[in-house]
Amino acid sequence: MGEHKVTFCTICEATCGLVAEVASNRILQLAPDEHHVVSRGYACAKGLHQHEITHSQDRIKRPLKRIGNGFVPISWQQAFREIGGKLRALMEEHGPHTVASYLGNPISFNFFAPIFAAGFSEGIGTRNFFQTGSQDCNNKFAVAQRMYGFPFLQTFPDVDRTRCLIVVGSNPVVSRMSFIHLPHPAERLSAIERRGGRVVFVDPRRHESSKVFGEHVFIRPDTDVFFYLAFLNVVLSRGAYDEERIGRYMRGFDTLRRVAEPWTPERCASVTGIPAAVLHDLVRSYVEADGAAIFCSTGVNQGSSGTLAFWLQETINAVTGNLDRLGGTLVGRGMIADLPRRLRKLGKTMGTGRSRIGDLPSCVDSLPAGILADEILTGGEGQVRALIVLAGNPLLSIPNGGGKLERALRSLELLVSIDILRNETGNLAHYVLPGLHALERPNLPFVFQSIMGATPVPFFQYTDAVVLPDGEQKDEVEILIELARAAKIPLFRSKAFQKIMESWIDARRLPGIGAKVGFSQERMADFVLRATGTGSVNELRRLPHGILRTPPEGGDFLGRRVVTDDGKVDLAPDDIVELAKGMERRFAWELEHRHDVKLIGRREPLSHNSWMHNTERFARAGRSTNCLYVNPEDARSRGFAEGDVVRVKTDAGAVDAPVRITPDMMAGAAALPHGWGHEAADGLHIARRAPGVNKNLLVRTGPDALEPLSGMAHFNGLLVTLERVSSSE
Ligand SMILES: Nc1nc2c(c(=O)[nH]1)N[C@H]1C(S)=C(S)[C@@H](COP(=O)(O)OP(=O)(O)OC[C@H]3O[C@@H](n4cnc5c(=O)[nH]c(N)nc54)[C@H](O)[C@@H]3O)O[C@H]1N2
Ligand SMILES: Nc1nc2c(c(=O)[nH]1)N[C@H]1C(S)=C(S)[C@@H](COP(=O)(O)OP(=O)(O)OC[C@H]3O[C@@H](n4cnc5c(=O)[nH]c(N)nc54)[C@H](O)[C@@H]3O)O[C@H]1N2
Ligand code: SF4
Ligand SMILES: [Mo]
Repeated sequence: MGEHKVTFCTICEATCGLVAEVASNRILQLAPDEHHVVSRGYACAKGLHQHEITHSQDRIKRPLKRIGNGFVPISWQQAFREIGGKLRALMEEHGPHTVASYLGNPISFNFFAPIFAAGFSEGIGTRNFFQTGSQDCNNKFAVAQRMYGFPFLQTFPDVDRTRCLIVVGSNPVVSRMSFIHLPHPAERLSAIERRGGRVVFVDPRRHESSKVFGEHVFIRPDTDVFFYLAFLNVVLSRGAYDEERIGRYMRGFDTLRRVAEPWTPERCASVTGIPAAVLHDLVRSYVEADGAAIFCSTGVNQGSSGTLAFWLQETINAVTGNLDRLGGTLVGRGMIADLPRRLRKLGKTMGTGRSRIGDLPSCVDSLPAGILADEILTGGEGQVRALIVLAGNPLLSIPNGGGKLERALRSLELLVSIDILRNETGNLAHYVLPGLHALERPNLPFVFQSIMGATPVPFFQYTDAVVLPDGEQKDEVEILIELARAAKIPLFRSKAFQKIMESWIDARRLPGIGAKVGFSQERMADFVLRATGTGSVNELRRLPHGILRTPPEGGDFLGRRVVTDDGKVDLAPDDIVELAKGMERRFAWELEHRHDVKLIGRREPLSHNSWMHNTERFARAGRSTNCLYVNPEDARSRGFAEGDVVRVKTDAGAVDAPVRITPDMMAGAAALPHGWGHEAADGLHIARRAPGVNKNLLVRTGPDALEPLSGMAHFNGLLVTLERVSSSE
């Protein structure tokens, strides 16, 4: 029997409370925290088995340096000296833009690391800062910046009060959605039906969520923008908008009206596959409900028109009077009062930089990762020669263009991976530096909750580290400070700040008091909590299951916290309206290709992007690869039988995967999960046994392949040809 420590999970946005049983610095078991103020005893299999990763035999415990085809352990001093020296030399010879960094998904859940990673790039003065946002959600940031004046002003559905929720391209039961804090989604969302409301999923796949609750409507992949146009068209033609509210709080309504005019549900049905009668019925439920919301996630974001689609969604919620009301959509308040207004004044996070390749805009201060391969491979002033990857696996997670990204990564003069494992990207690196597993560091809730306030039930929490690293692993913030010191880079361009951080780290060596006064995430958290009036580490420690904060009331966003120049919601931002003019051409293209198969993605319960395949629990589930899911009609017309190996081909590349035939797929849509392709991962002994194929080999890189306003990668709705290569017998 070990000691029990209360903590929370940071694998996904649900941030579920957990209780760890710990003995001799090992986690014996993780259980859901019954007393957590929001998750109340809910947690999923991934969260409850993550200690298999904390204590995995594949954890890297010392810095590694590549020598020939192998890796040898080196000291931290040597790693910092060599990497710092190389960075400095490259910057001096080629200028700051030659150094790029890529911030992966898991580290974004560490409160401080993303801030320091941004400070590292700012210190270098490089525009080449990449994050996962351009594979995930940058369309939402691009729209919020234009409509509400700041990217972090994100709406979320008031799920616990709404009477009608339309969910487009999200599978809450498996993924717990995104841009909303939603532990126990099945319980919370099915309650909408129990109180007499309606939940409707719009998705090319009849997914797990729609089998548990709600209704399901098939939509042809990557035609969401036409669904939203038709929806808005009907809302307007029914006169179901709130003129008084629009007049007082919004501008651009007439322009918006003109955009929606040509798109009747009858017309759009021919490309979306959603019958006009179904659409009319959906709009009727939505406008008649006492509080309704449309929500979308990666299914829409990763299409070719994510910015347009999300913009239309936001305008629908806004003009119908559902924005900023209980039961509709809300904009939360984070821990720092009035942050959007303050940051906007400072010109922060508004993305003014542009890429060298393709002249694409930056979004939330980062450039689209879909151009990384081209930035590396294209010679000239500003060519990327060094890349620092922090908790990411770009080789498997960003567009790879038939192996172009791999060629690019191999050609780098310096590739550093800071990770807990030596993943596929790390395998190509010159240095792999060992970071901490989430349960080895103190933490505050994810920035979307703590800073953006995307929490229907606002809460706050602090966790201490549950176990300590059992080797030389270092906190990622410390690694960044040390790399900056070695390369003579002042973090955030401030020599004073850099000096303070270095001295703080050095203070740990002071005899007697070092452990009490030196650098630690705990002390940083304490500082931030006090500075923002959120309490202190000690106060929050006394309330380990979290504290509830003031619940949202609605009616406090419009006219008050919208930070556009005139304080009004811009329903018709110029560049978005301009982009919408391309929809006639897109419509014609969709009609022309309406009989072709389109490829989409999906997420699976035990798999998390590319990094959960290395656990015995996953392997025990008997998986050896990712499968291609197709509808029986598509299988029959091509002569596929269950288990046949099928070649999936796009204009970028081809991969082979076994086929699974299921009526859950819409005819004309095929799904292949991402995050696989572990065949060369000799640092991941379990994942390697179930390699699968890297879906992103099918995805083109480069500016033409990306959504123009947000730089979002285009993963969903790729035209594919399917051809049998071998039969299952
Ligand atoms: N085709 C396709 N591609 C996609 C998607 C899709 O739907 N379809 N989804 C996209 C989305 S939404 C995302 S968010 C991205 C994810 O893209 P990435 O973040 O690049 O990929 P991950 O697989 O999450 O890799 C995370 C890495 O972080 C490491 N890690 C975990 N915890 C820690 C830690 O605490 N410290 C350190 N230092 N390392 C840690 C893991 O070992 C792993 O190697 O992928 C995107 N790619
Ligand atoms: N188990 C598990 N949970 C996860 C993750 C994971 O990898 N595994 N990843 C986490 C991360 S990083 C994120 S960002 C969130 C994402 O959370 P979600 O956005 O909810 O992600 P998915 O579960 O992939 O749901 C996307 C849905 O979009 C549908 N879809 C695909 N193409 C289209 C399209 O063109 N139109 C429409 N309307 N729908 C489409 C798919 O069929 C799928 O059901 O999940 C998080 N949670
Ligand atoms: S739902 Fe997300 S946060 Fe909750 S336990 Fe699972 S992975 Fe962790
Ligand atoms: Mo994501």
